Amino acid sequence: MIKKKRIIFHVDMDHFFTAVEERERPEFKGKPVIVGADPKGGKGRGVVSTCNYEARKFGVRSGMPISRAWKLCPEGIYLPVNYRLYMKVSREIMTVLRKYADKFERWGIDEAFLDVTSKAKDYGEAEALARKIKNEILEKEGLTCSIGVGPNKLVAKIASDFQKPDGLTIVKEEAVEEFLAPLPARKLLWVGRKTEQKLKKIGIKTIGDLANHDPTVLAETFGVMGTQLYLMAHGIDTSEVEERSEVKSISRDTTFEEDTTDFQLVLKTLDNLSEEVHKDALEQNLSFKTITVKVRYENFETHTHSETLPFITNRLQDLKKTARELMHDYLNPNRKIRLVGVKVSNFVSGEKQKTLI
Ligand code: TTP
Ligand code: MG
Repeated sequence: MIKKKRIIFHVDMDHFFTAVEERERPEFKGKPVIVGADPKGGKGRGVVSTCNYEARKFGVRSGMPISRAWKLCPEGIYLPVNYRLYMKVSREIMTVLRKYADKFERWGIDEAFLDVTSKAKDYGEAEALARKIKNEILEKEGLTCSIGVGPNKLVAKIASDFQKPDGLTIVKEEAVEEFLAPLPARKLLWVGRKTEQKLKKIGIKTIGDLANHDPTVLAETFGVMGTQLYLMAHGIDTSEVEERSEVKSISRDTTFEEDTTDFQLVLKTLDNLSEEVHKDALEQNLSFKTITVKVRYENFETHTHSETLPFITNRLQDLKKTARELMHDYLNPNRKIRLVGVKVSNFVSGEKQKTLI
């Protein structure tokens, strides 16, 4: 049986956290706005969650130390992270998006995949539908998004990032390879920094380089991922848009005021983070199986360590105990710790979950 050609959208909100803040406070419009840790006049030690496009002109980026952001853009408006508000807006946006999709998959707080195959018979209709969605989100929420349209999730995801903000990029099946070829290989979803370095070593910079490489050599170098990379470079992705629990993980992290080897402090902080994460999970009626801790040493070397429990839990004591155990190996009196984090994932939702989004 020949499978019907699909049309997939990937929707990604523009500078999400700061866009919500700007909507609440219109006087911020046109000014550089940064959401994240308190910069404390350049001495703050956390990171930037996100910033608006005005701040990006100064070189500020997500994940950057807030002290560096302050150096680059001292005149910026710095705001704390208001998760509750962003989650609420996120749920409202997902409600709008979901009704346009045959199949819907939330992907992070501000992104979603929509399979619209039955709603758009060709790419002309798909374009009209994408514009309708953009308009509705703008009217209802006062926010802009960027949409990528393509024959599969991979292409749609890369396309939504192609023209931002307020973008709409349509890549028809026959144009896929041409569209992907000039883009850097890291745009492929699973290519992290390490893989990117490895690829560069064998002369691969762009997706086109990867597509033209010998697939056998790729498989020898990268194992199963090599074959996957080769297929992705040709724009091949058969994964379905799948409805799933709308939250993939809940996490919190803290950067210490000073790098520390005070393990009591580290473990106390870990407990506090576990409590916050647990509270969020309870509010969303989520039970979890996997617990992850993150540690960053003073030289920024960062490690994560996970454990998947043999049972599903929503109990604080399980979370605290496991997080402490996982952290144990990282407590080295010769290594100062800069940051710790706790994450829960692998959720199973309760009944209430269904009404969340
Ligand atoms: P993104 O969609 O990656 O970024 P963005 O929406 O801010 O900007 P863009 O216009 O480029 O899409 O992430 C969505 C939100 O997730 C972002 O607003 C803040 C949060 N976030 C973090 O807290 N830390 C991070 O390192 C990143 C990348 C995002
Ligand atoms: Mg976004």
